[in-house]
This record gives sequence, C-alpha cells and structure tokens, in this order.
Amino acid sequence: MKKEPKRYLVTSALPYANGPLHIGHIAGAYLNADIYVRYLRACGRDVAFICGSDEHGAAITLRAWREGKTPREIVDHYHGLMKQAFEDFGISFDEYYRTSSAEHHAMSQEIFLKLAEKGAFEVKNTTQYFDQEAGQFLADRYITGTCPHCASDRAYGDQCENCGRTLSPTDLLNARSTLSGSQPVLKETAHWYLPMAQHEMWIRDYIAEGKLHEKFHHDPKQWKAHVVGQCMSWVDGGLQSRAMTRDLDWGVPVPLAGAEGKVLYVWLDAPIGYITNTKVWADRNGKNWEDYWKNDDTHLVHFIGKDNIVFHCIIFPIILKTHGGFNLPVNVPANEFMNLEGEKISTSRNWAVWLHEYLQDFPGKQDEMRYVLASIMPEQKDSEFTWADFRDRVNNELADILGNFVNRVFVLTHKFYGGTVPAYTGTPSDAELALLEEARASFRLVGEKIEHFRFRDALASAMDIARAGNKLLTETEPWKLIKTNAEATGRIMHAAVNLVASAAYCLKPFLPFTAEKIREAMGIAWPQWPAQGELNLVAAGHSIGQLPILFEKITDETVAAQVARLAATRAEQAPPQRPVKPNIDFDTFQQLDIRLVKILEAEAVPKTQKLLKLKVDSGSGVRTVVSGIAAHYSPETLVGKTVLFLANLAPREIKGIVSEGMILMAENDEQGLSLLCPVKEMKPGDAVK
Ligand code: B3M
Ligand code: ZN
Repeated sequence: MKKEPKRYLVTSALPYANGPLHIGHIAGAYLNADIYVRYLRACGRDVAFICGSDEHGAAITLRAWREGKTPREIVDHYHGLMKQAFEDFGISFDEYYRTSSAEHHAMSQEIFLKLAEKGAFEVKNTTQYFDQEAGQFLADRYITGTCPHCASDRAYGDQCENCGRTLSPTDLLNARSTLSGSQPVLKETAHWYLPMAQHEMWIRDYIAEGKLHEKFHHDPKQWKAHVVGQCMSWVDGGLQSRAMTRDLDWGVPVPLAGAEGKVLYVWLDAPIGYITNTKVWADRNGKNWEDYWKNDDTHLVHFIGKDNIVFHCIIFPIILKTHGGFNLPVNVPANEFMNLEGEKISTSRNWAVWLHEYLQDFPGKQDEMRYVLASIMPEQKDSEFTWADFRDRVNNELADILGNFVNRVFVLTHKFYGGTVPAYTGTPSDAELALLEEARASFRLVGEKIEHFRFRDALASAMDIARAGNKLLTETEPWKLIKTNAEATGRIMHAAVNLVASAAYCLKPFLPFTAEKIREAMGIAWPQWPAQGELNLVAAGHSIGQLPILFEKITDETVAAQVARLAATRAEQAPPQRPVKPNIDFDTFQQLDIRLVKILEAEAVPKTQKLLKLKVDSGSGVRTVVSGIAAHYSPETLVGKTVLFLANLAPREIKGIVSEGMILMAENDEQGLSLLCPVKEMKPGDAVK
C-alpha cells in the first residue's frame, strides 16, 4: 500500500563557496526547492529544508591560489555573501551551514571510518605528480604538458583540448605544474578507492525500477527522463572505482593512521554536509536528526543541477547504503541549465546576473525575479534568460494580469461598499459559473503540479485564477452593473474578492512577498492547504484594508542598463592582443617559401579527431600534408579551395604519414581556425610575399 510519508527532508545542492550566486544557480536548485517546501509547509507537513556552503575541493583552493588568499578567507567571504543573498531572496532554508565546520568534519570522519571498517574501500598505491616547490600533489587540472598524440603544448593532466583525447597526468611529455610552473616529480601515494562496479545491480533497480520506493505514494518511476537517462548511461558504461581521498591540505582530514596529509574527496564529504546540517538544525530546534535520515517514513528529495546527477543518484546512494541505516533519495528532480542573453552563464567570465547585485539594483523586487525564473525554469531542457523577456513578463503578466486584477477589486470594493465584502446572493449567470469553475479547476491543479515537480505549469495555473478574475470583471462590468443590478454586482464582487484571495493563496509558494502583502491588505489568515472550499477564503461582511502598490513596470532604460553592463563585461574580456614576436631581417623572411596551393583531395586520418590528410597542387607537383583542421572543415568542403601554404617546412611524420609542408591558417579562441584564400582568382604555385 502506498502512503503519505510522515516527514520530508528536502535539500538543495551545496553551492561552492568560491564565488557569488547567480540566477542560473537559483533557477537550477534553489527556487524550485523553495517553492516545493513552501507548498509542503502550507499543507501542514513536517519538512526540513537543508542547504549550506560547500567549502572544500579544487574549486576553492584554485580560487584562493589565484587571488593570493587562504582557502579560509575565500570560504568565509563567500559563505557570508551567499547566506545573506539566499535569505534576502526569500529562499527559506531551515538550515544553511558549512562544510568547513567542526560538526561537519566530525560527521564525515565518522561516516568514513564506518565505511572503512566495513571494508567499503580498496587501498591502492599509485604514482602521482608532485610539485616540489608548491609542496603538493597535482590533481589533473593542476598539471599541463605536451600531448603525446598531437604535440599540442597546452594539454592538461586529464585531457588534451587540441585533439580531444583523455589523458592521465603521466602521459604528458614535459609535464609542468600549473601552480609553480616547475617540473613535477613522480611520487608514490596511497588512496582509498570506492569499487563501484560491485553495486551495479541494485543501483540499476534503484534508478530504473524504483524498487526501493514502492511504498510511497509518489511513483518513483516519475523520475525525470533526463535524470534516469544520464544515470543509466553511466551505469551502462561500466562503473569505475573512484578515489575517495586526495593529497591536499584543505578538506576533511582522513581519520586513519598512515593517511596523514590526506583529505576526503570533496564529492565524498559534500553530500554528507546534508546530514551534518540536518543535525545542526535538529540539535538547535529540539528535534532528532535521525528521524529525518534514518526513518524510512521520511521522504528525501535532492534538488540539484544536471552536472551533479551521478554524484547524487549513484555515488552518494552507494555511500549511504554501504554505511547502512540511511534513507536513499526518493527523487532527484534535477534541472538542466539556464543560459543568459544567448551565452552560457560563466562565473569565470563574469557572464551572469549576480543575485546580490540584482537585490541591490531592484530592491523589494524579489518576486519579480522569482516569477520570471519560475516561468522559465529549465525543468526538462535548457532555457534562456534575457532582460527583455524579464521586462515583458513583469509588465505583461505580473503587473497587467495579477497586479491590475487585485487593484481593481480593492478599488471597487472600497468604492461600492466602503471595503466590506458584499454577500453572494441571487442566481449567477452561466458565464459567471463557468469562470468560477475554471478558477476552481486551476486552483486544484497548482498543488498537484507542485507535487510532481512541474513548477512552471503550477505557476501558470495559479496565474490562471487571476486571469479568470480579470475576465469576470471585463465581462460583467460591475462599474456599470452597479447602476442597474445591485444584487448581481454584490455577488460578482464577492466572487472577485475571493478570486484575489485564492490567487494569492496559490501564488504564495512562488511569490511569498506579494502573497503576504495581499493577505495583509485583506486582513485574513491562510487556511491549511488544500483549502476546504477553494474560492471561499473571505466571508461576506469582512472588511478589507488598503492595498500597497504590488508591481511597478520595468522600463526600457532599466533593461538597457542591464544589457549594457553585460556588453561591458564582454568587451573587457576581449582577448588580449598577442605580443609581436622579436624582429627578423628581410633575408630571414625570404627564406620562407609561402605560396598558393589548390586542395585536390581531403580525407580524415584514422583514429584521430582533428587531423585531415590532404593532397595539394603546389604548382610544381602534388604534395601530401597532414593538417589539424578536421574540427573546423569537413573534407568535402575543402576540395577545390586555393589556400596559403608554407612549402619549405622540413617534412615530418605525423601519424605515420609524411607531411610535406603546412597549410597556413588564422586562429582565435572563439572561432578556432580559418583557412586563408586569395580574394581574386590565382593559380597554384603563385608566390606570397
Ligand atoms: N558544490 C557542486 C556544484 O556547485 C557542488 C554540489 C555539492 S552538493 C552535495 O556544482
Ligand atoms: Zn593532443
């Protein structure tokens, strides 16, 4: 038998304390969770809403290193900034704590030790690069060198971005530390690995079949398709052992003899932060944290972004289940990504709308942003925020539909009845009844959609109540009707007042500030959800108060200022001009034989991603060249092109092919490579000088 859970534990991903929050974060894992939790609380359910800062890992240490600060300084600064911004924006966490806390270190060490005792890890000795100047082992992105496959000298320890191959740090030729630039040495080190392959069977059941959650009334098969898809492709690809420890001096120390200088992998300690922070909250509030984690009458839901899916759906569940006693998440309704003005949001490129800046620039307008983000939440696929769309949604929907309706009802109620709600009497017309039925149906859909994590649709249904209210006024025209039919006018105004209250009631998980203003102006209390007798929240004879202004229109100037700010960011980041190389004399230049060649044939070089083998007419015979342009040109588009060519470059062997010369190209970071063709028809072999 499926049943209602007794309690809910709702978490939002712990954001890294290495930068401020932006609207992409908010639309991904915080606003949706907040709407869900506000709704559950309105239903009178027992819920804990837990988050906090993720203060460990390379995200933090690299930022600190770049800014010449300590990791502690970085996390203290951003933890404070994020906590405040969440609070000001109305994200109603019960707890927002931190993973650098003593409580968290103790909790994650305790869990690690229990896992180690149970034999959950395999300890393996490996050799890793070590920077003697910086005195630290080099995690994959901490190391650069020359790619053994394509000779690019900008390959990272985990990947060559030129040829796209996956590497390990020891594959690199001429490896260098990102930190000191020095040549690292190889040093032996031991790590604790989680052998994930042995968990494959039950993980499959858990995600694809939902077998662990049959008793709950929510059908766990309703996990979002993209979440299940990502997990299954990871499982199908074979679950690899993953190191759960790192050689770093910032993090939770590994609590074992012989593991000095090692810390827990950030993706082991961070999710345990949900547990720590629940305990911190429970201890402060006279509750038992274990009720929320170790009692399977509790419903655990993780709100996250899509880049965190496998950590929450596979790795953390393996940790929890191996430890034993903990609940596993019942659902992980991950969102996809939100883009900004046509580009990916990027913290490092400062391409973002920062939450704390929005709150400064738009004081008191939290609900405007909450409304727009909830309307375009990337629930099933990526979405896009633009300032023009922000203006349109605020002006045409919040102000014109909701604000206008509420205002008209307050004005008319004061004008006709001195603010006292009239009685609902007489016989309503079919049109009136149909509109009220429409509003009632929308009302019922709001909660149902929220329970299924369909927040965009739920918001649209709540707004439909205000839409129905506007229609009622427009169709019945009470400002005219009052002269001819007092009873009908009273009935319609009674219904209209109740539509205002109902709309506000349904919108309160989404627009808590606005709903509160309306509730206060109406002088009513909210009943528990689902309200008995929807559309009957205000009785005849009740006196309503004065309504403050709910929404101001967003001007074109406001939009222009925000867009200009982004444009300035883009301009600042125009790549620096490349410095000019040292002078050479004319004779040296003349030694280069640059000429035009015509491409006769082109084909991919097997087992490479970037290389093409070309045959070119050099004007004095056919030459074979290997060129790294496959990512930018397909073979068939090249044939027949006349391009610049360096003809006297000494032949070299690339992938077993002797390359006799080099095609010359222009290059930049955004567009990659471009061939250089003459602007008028020229012949192969023509000199370039
Ligand atoms: N700090 C990763 C992120 O911000 C991360 C989530 C941890 S949740 C336990 O993408
Ligand atoms: Zn390469």
